[in-house]
Order: sequence, then structure tokens, then C-alpha cells
Amino acid sequence: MATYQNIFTRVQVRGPIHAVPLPFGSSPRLGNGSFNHLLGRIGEAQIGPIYLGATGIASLVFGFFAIEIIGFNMLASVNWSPIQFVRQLPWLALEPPAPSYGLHIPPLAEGGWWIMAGFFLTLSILLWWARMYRRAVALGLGTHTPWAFASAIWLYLVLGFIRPLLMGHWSEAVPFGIFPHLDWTAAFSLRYGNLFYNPFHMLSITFLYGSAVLFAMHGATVLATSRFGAEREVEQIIDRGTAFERGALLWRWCMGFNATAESIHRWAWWFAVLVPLTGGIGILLTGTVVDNWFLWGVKHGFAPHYPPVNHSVDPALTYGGPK
Ligand code: 07D
Ligand code: 07D
Repeated sequence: MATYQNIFTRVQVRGPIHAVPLPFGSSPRLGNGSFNHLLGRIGEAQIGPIYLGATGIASLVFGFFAIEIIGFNMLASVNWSPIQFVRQLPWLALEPPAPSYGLHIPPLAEGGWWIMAGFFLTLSILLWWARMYRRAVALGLGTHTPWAFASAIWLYLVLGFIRPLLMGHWSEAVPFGIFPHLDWTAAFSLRYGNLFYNPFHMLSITFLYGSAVLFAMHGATVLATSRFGAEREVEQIIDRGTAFERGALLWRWCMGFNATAESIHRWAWWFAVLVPLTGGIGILLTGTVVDNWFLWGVKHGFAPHYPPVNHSVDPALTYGGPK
């Protein structure tokens, strides 16, 4: 009998609905659980019961406030036309206050709504973090998952809160909107002299690409050895001649070195966590410590210094240009 399901197996295993008891003091779970065939094709067929609890409900409520504020501001920006709202949605924005407001609270229509939406979104994300932490502890787990999430939250807070505070302007923060936040990202790079020359952007990219490579290597190794039962990790680790040992040998033969069943997950955790961790440091330094990453690169000898051509002057080097 097949005892497992994954994205490419054709069988779905359905035992009785599985609902483990919760520790004392927990809230009740929602629903009794059911089975869903389509979900069973990509993972576990059982859906629910879900644990919401106080932090979960509060997070959803504040998240809903944030989405409503963003959505209604976008709807107002197209004269309350639902059709234009749908057509133009990817281009619509709720922008932060203008630079002239500094860190003051502007009227609602001039950035006040942005501050309010940001406040509720941040509250919602932090409460979701607390929910994750509490669920991990309730299950007797390590807290690796919430700490990994905290790393993403760090970058989010740097982008929208900590760096704008240090710069003294809410206007430095990211707008809400699908393409507008991409425009902001491109403009940020240009304004601060090409983010490619920011070593922490380099590190962040390295860990991002590294995460993809590690994910591919690990996923491929486990799938390639699953015909020998690789997903039964416990016996695999202690027994000789198992799928796990073959997987390890594949890498030792191919590159002379192999991770262990545990260490590969530590590699994956660190690579993923270091993407936003190093990225957040890079953003925090931008405009606060370094104004122009290209010129910084020239100064430190790894970006080219172009000689003046036809007496033209690099505007970045002129009076008032970012140094
Ligand atoms: C696959 C897990 C599921 C999550 C999804 C995202 C929302 C936003 C809100 C309309 C991998 C759900 C989306 C809740 C809807 C409104 C107001 C995670 C997976 C499916 N970005 N970014 C996207 C966010 C920043 C950048 C997509 C959020 C920085 C670039 C999506 C944040 C910078 C590109 C999105 C954030 C930046 C994107 C797909 C917060 C530098 C793309 C995301 C809270 C880091 C890509 C049109 C995805 C795209 C994209 C969401 C921050 C750059 C809309 C929530 C300011 C260059 N970003 N982003 O799959 O297609 O993530 O954009 O900080 O090319 Mg972004
Ligand atoms: C956004 C963390 C916050 C997200 C949270 C989740 C919800 C709900 C809903 C599930 C992503 C919130 C969740 C609200 C979800 C549902 C339903 C993580 C986020 C808390 N760059 N760049 C990076 C590359 C250029 C720029 C990082 C590559 C140009 C800026 C990454 C290239 C310019 C910033 C990266 C490239 C530029 C970055 C992001 C190539 C534009 C950042 C890592 C090949 C012209 C950010 C230090 C990440 C950063 C960042 C990659 C090019 C600008 C490694 C590959 C030169 C302004 N860039 N970039 O994890 O940290 O994001 O920089 O050209 O701020 Mg870049």
C-alpha cells in the first residue's frame, strides 16, 4: 500500500480525520476537518481543523483593516469606478506622505491613510508572528519557523519604518501597490547610485540564488532517493545502505563533500534567513551612511572611475549631487 503522497504520486491516502489534542488553555479549533481531492494532489488531502486563537483572529482583523484602507483609497483614485479599479489595479497606489511632512502626521488624503494602513498591516504581521511562535511552542517544537519569519519582518520594517525614521521622512518609505512598489525599488536604486554596488545587496542576492540552488539540490536528492524510501528519515539516518546513504554518496562522489540529513536543513535555514537579514542591513545603510553606492565603489577601488569625456562632468560629482 502507498503510504505517502506528494506532488507527482497518483494515489491519495485517506485515513480517518486526524486532530491531535491541544494543550490546556488553548482556544478551540475551527471546523471538524474534511478532505479535498485537489489539495491531496499537491500535498495532504486533509483540510482543517484550523487553529485561530486570539492572536490569529486579531491579526486577520487588522490585516483586513489594512487591505480595506488600501483598497478604498485605490478605488477613490479611480473615481469610485469598480471597472477601472479592476482594470488598473496593478498600477494603483496608496503613496506615503510628501517629503515636506517629514515625520509629522499629514491629513488623511495626503499620506494619513498610508500611515494608518501601514500601522494596521504591521500590527497584523507582528500578531501573525506571535501566533506562529505560540503554535510552535504549543507543539513542543523549536522556534526556527517564527525566527525565519522574523528575518523577513526585519527587512519589511527597515523598508517601511526604521529607515524612514532615521532619514526623518515618511516619504522615504515604500508605497502600497503592485507596480508602484516596483517603481519605488527602481527609483531607490537610482537615487542612491545603483544598489548593485551595495555589498549587502550582493550578499542578499548571493543567499537568494544560493537558496534556490540548495532547494533544488535537496529537493532533487530526496525525490531521487524516495524510490528507496528516503522520506522515512529516522531509519535512514541510522541504517547503512539506505536511500539516505545513497543520497549522501551521490554528493560525495560528485563534489567530494556531502551534507548530513540534519545539516542540509541548517544550510537551507541560514541561506533563506540571510537573504532579508543582509538585505535589511544594506537598505538601512543606504542614505544614512552611504549616499551613492557607485561612488562608494569607486572610492574603495571596485567600481570603475571614468575619466571626463569632452569636458562633460558626471552630475553625481557636481555640487548638490549625492556624494
Ligand atoms: C510566493 C508566498 C505568497 C505571497 C504572495 C504575495 C500581497 C500584496 C497588496 C495590491 C514570494 C502576496 C501579495 C499580499 C497585495 C496590494 C496592495 C512569496 C510567495 C503571492 N513585496 N517585489 C512581488 C510584496 C518589496 C519586488 C509580488 C510584499 C520591496 C520585485 C507581490 C512586500 C522590494 C518584484 C509582492 C514587498 C520588492 C516584487 C510577488 C512587503 C525589495 C517582482 C511576491 C510587505 C524587496 C514581483 C509585480 C512573491 C512582482 C514582486 C509583494 C516588498 C521588490 C505583489 C507583500 C519593497 C522586484 N512583490 N518588494 O511571490 O511580480 O514573493 O511584482 O514588504 O517582480 Mg515585492
Ligand atoms: C519583501 C520581506 C518582507 C515581507 C514580509 C511578508 C504579507 C502577506 C500574503 C501569503 C523579499 C509580508 C506578507 C503582507 C502575504 C499571503 C497571501 C522579502 C521581503 C514581511 N536585485 N533591490 C533585493 C536582486 C536590483 C532593490 C533583495 C536581483 C536593481 C531594492 C534581493 C537583481 C535595483 C531592494 C534582490 C536585483 C534593485 C532590493 C530582496 C538582478 C532595481 C531591497 C530579498 C539580477 C532597479 C531588497 C538590499 C528579499 C534588499 C532588494 C535581488 C537588481 C533595487 C536579494 C537578483 C539594481 C531597493 N534585491 N535591485 O527577500 O534587501 O525580498 O536590498 O538584477 O530593499 Mg535588488
